[in-house]
Amino acid sequence: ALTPTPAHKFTFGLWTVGWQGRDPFGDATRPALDPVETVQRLAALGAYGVTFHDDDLIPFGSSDAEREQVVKRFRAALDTAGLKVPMATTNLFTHPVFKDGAFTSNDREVRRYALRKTIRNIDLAAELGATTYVAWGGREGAESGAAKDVRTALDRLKEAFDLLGEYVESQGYDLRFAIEPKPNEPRGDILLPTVGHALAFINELERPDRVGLNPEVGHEQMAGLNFPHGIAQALWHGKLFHIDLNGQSGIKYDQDFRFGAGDLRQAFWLVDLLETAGYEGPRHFDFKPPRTEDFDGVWASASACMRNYLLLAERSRAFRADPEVTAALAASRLPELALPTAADGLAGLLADRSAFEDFDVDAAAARGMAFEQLDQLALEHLLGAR
Ligand code: 3MF
Ligand code: MG
Ligand code: MG
Ligand code: MG
Repeated sequence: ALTPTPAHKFTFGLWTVGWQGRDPFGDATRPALDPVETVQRLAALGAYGVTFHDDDLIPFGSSDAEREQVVKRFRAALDTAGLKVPMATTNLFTHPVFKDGAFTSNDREVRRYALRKTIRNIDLAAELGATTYVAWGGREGAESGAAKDVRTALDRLKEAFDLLGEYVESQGYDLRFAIEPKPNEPRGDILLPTVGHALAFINELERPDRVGLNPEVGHEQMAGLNFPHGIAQALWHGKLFHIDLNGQSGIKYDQDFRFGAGDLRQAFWLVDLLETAGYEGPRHFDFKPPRTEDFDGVWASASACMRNYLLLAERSRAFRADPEVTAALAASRLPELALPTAADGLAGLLADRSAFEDFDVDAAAARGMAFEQLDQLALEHLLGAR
């Protein structure tokens, strides 16, 4: 059960294991990885699929002929390895032309170019069988107040998603968009900074059903938020289209640790949620093997992402199967939370003297919730003590 297989639906971005270790303070510590080698290595490790930004696969500025060659070679490698491409995305942040963003750049020509670059890669995504197209607003944001009229920028962002949705529909592609929120980095502030902001934005679009979320563990945690809570709400809205799994230690720069590193307790509750809530999408790792690592370290880190997920799933199953946990959940009145508050309707509630006039407030206030015993059981399962 701890050996990854394609049935587990583990996927990795080309840019994750392929990260060369360039950061704002230091040069690359590893050479570039050939995407074909990545495909072979990931398949050997038991992954289900691979994802990419257009420029991860086809170097920016390639001619049409070069592009065709690269795609042909990549597709052959996928077929041989049996790897899928469930998701693709666009790089709208590396080239200097995107320094003020893409869909919301103040420069209209840049906005039109960004849309065309995206549409070009949507065609490739559909061709390779992807059903999710991720949009991370990498540089949609600002460092200073007057530089961005946020309300107008949101108009432009809506315009972009409406146009992209129209394009996908006109082509008859089976493709949905997943917005990836992030609070900051590389911009001082990024538009749609959290799951909640993005959920609200989607409701203003022409085709809200075609747009959902790709939340990333570290991005919400950079804002100090509880990631499993955000995922639960995304699920509740039917908007968890995809997910970026990684590790982060609190409110810091975007650490992109391997999954399971960083906040282990949130990782446990996240896996518990995904495995019990019926999420059927890919378990996608968006992490960066630290720049201290050579390629052995890179593949060890990738393997560990999957192994940690499976270990946590095993811990979650043990927790849910423990009769003491069932009793503790009942003592904490979780089954009671599942009961409607007023199945008797508003009239019943208003007529019920026991709900107010005769309600013993002091007795209710004195009842303990027994959450500490419940949480200790979870911790002991997580630690392998039970
Ligand atoms: C940045 C990210 C991105 C997105 C990607 C879309 C480079 O913090 O997380 O990775 O995930 O652009 O999938
Ligand atoms: Mg990220
Ligand atoms: Mg990150
Ligand atoms: Mg990400």
